[in-house]
Amino acid sequence: MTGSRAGPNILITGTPGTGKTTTAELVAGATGLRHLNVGALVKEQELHSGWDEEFDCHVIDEDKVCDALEDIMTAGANIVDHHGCDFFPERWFDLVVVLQADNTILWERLEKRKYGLNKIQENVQCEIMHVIVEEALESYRQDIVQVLPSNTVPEMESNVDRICAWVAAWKQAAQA
Ligand code: DAT
Repeated sequence: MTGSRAGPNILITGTPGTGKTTTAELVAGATGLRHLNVGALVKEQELHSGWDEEFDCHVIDEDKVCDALEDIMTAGANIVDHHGCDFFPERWFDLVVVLQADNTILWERLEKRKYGLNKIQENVQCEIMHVIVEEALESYRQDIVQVLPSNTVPEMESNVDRICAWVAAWKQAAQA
């Protein structure tokens, strides 16, 4: 895969509130990779099949999302940011990062976001059960999955440095 793409494709996943968007923006700024926030894309391009009243969110049309992203992902050099990871084609990604946060920290971040109690409980439960880590390990080769803590600013900085170093190594390997 490495030789045919303009740059690596990275997936940053994790429960809502773990820091995906902030991390992806910082990595994109530092590396020039394009940040694709799937939630924002779903809204902009209406890649959904309605509204889920119970969980207060759009019901994503996964096929439409994959169709909308296929050419962009084939070209390479993207950071995709999404809380799910099992419906993307495995071949798209060179690195999958799963961010994690402690329950109380996550709860506070989601409260600040004005999520309803149901939605906060659902997401914190998802984090406690390691749902996204398991989904990532079931969907991608284990050696491309990195699980990183994202509780504090220094942890976020360390994650960003680590991902940027990985991108630099990918680029060097592609030139060799
Ligand atoms: P996500 O995209 O996973 O939903 P986000 O990037 O929007 O998460 O972050 C949610 C909030 O938490 C936002 O106010 C930034 C803050 N945050 C995220 N990761 C953090 C970290 N490692 N340390 C401190 N604050 C963090």
